[in-house]
Amino acid sequence: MEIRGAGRIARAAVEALVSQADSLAARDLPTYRKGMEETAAALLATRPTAVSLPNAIHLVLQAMEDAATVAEAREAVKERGEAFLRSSAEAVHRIGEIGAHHIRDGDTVLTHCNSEAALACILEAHRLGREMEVFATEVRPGNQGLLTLRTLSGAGISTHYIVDSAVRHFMNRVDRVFVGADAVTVNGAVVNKIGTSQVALAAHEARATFIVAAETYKFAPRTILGELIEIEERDPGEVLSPAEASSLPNVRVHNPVFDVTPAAYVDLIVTEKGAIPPALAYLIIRDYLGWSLEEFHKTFQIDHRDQV
Ligand code: RUB
Repeated sequence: MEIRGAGRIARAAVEALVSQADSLAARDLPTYRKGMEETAAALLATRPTAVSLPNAIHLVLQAMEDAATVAEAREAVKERGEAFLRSSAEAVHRIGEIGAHHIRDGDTVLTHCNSEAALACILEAHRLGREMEVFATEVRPGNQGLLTLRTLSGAGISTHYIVDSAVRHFMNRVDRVFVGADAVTVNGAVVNKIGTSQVALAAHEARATFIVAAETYKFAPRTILGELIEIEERDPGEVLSPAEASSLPNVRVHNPVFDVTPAAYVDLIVTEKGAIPPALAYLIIRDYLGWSLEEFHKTFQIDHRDQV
């Protein structure tokens, strides 16, 4: 929980892989590969929902495939990892440029949670001189909204801070909602911080435009075959202190930290390759993550007859 946001999580994992690639001692290539795969497995186990994590790890480890020696494998992982770190930072910048086009002078924007990509759009619009007001939610129970407030206030943007349950109350004043994503499925559903789907519902009802800012590596290839994104449940103690909970023996506390916003409530997904409607999510998975349906079946050795 020291590292927040799907983009930062992916970058931290890649930094760890690059550092391990350097320091891992192995006599031969199979031992080196196994050591790197164990490191990858440990990193993958840290967060189940942010698909940026497996996507980034997969991309970096794939670089070892053609290596003939330990030195070649080490170099390949370092090179691919550093390229990922650069392109990930550039993607946020580019998303900011594209997303800012969707904020007009005089707009009121609402954001939920603390998304680097969503904030990049708001910050860039502000830099371009657009007059705007921003509503930022508290984000119970982790209070990531405070991080968002610091960024917005630091940039000199006029910001209103509201509790999560006040979203619908204020939605009629909102023109655009900008949120980030931990994962985008093949059918354009968006997995993001708990409460995002309620924000989307309120936006839909009030006819405010709901925009998701997501790097292409937040799109989830395995959803092509119907795999669901796992929703992380965190410690119930974040919601109710153990002392309070122990005085309420018949109460069970739930703390899912992400939820799923159906594509029907999403107007636009801004990626570094351009803005798309949610219905085109498969194109991102195919064209930028390299997972065509055929390759997918080949990689996982799925026989079509098994699917009948
Ligand atoms: C963070 C969160 C963010 C997305 C996108 O949750 O839900 O909206 O990860 O962020 P947590 P970014 O704080 O629990 O990790 O655009 O920065 O990748």
